[in-house]
Amino acid sequence: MKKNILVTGGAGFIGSHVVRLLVNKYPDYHIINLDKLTYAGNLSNLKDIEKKANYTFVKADICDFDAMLDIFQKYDITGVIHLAAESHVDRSIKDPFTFAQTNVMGTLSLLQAAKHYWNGEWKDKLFYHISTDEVYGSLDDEGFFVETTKYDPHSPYSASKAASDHFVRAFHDTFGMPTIVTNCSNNYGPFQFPEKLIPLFINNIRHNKPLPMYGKGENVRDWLFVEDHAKAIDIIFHKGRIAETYNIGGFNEWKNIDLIKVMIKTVDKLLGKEIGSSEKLITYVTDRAGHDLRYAIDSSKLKNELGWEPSLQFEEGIEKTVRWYLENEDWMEEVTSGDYQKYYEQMYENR
Ligand code: NAD
Ligand code: TDX
Repeated sequence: MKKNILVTGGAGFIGSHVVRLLVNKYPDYHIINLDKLTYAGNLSNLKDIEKKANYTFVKADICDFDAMLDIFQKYDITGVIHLAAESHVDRSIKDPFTFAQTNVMGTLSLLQAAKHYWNGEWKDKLFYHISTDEVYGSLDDEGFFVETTKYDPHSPYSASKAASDHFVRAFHDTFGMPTIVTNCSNNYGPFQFPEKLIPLFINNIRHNKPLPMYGKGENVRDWLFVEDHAKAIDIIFHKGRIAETYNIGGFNEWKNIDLIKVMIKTVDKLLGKEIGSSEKLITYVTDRAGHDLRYAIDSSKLKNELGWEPSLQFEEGIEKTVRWYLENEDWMEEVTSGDYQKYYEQMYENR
């Protein structure tokens, strides 16, 4: 059966890796990339595959229910991989409405369109929702998030993602829609918008700008190379069990300050600077409000059921990532033109 897969948010960071993987790996599928192209969406993330016969880009807003229905009909959508979202915690603190609108109402609009178009014929259909470990809240020094950990979101971003997860599961339980939800830890790699820690700091080191470290730099995140996330999504889309949740993570925890020191060494080495000299750029600033202390994912269910494991060691992944940003200055300049400078000044002026 021919698969017509709707990937939402495919012009963003993770979405572009998912689209690239699917377009290259499955020439018999039709991959429809639906994206509103907000500040975070960039079609140059997909230049290498944009002319492939099995790829179509559609500019649309997931909140526009009529447009979603048209797209389901026009392309006879059989599966959805839903990544479109507002994704930056700091922005959600400044503007929670946009997060509720896109992440909650947008997800609901897509679910309704899928329900309407599939009309109870669920065979070979799947609505796969991509979520985050942040819905589980914050851990102390010990323990891991498992799939049954109680939701306890603390930021407007994670609250909006939690709400969207609940809607997806409700559409399975109420209407019988085949759904899967995955909750992943922090991703890093090429094409990430430089508001997020790793690309922001690489860019600032390159330009000798301060590195704004929130609080004491003691918060812990579990980092996964983005291509490993895309591979997990491919496996789960094809082999995951309906109505299940899978956690995806790297078993790769780093305190922010330790991560940044490794990154600084790598950037200094590749830029030919004295190794470690950019540590002087680290500047401790006011902490993020509601800053979760620690995230750590137990992804053993995914490993045991579907055989997925991260393929890349962190040191290798971070070197690959730093090299990519240093070699792709044009990309960085393109995405930081627009409103980025204004955003940066507003976000960091009073910290
Ligand atoms: P991103 O911000 O880089 O990309 C989001 C994409 O969604 C952009 O292309 C944007 O244009 C598009 N978009 C936003 N609003 C839209 C709308 N109303 N209609 C259509 N398109 C819209 O985000 P990302 O980091 O690639 O994250 C993708 C997904 O993965 C999100 O759902 C996020 O919650 C989840 N996630 C991200 C991470 C991470 O570390 N980045 C970790 C776990 C889960
Ligand atoms: O300037 C900064 N200084 C700083 O100390 C920034 C931008 C971040 N930080 C800290 C905050 C976090 O402890 O670094 C850590 C990582 O921050 P982000 O890159 O903003 O990621 P995080 O808030 O952990 O959320 C990310 O992972 C889970 C993604 O943005 C989410 O979309 C995903 O769901």
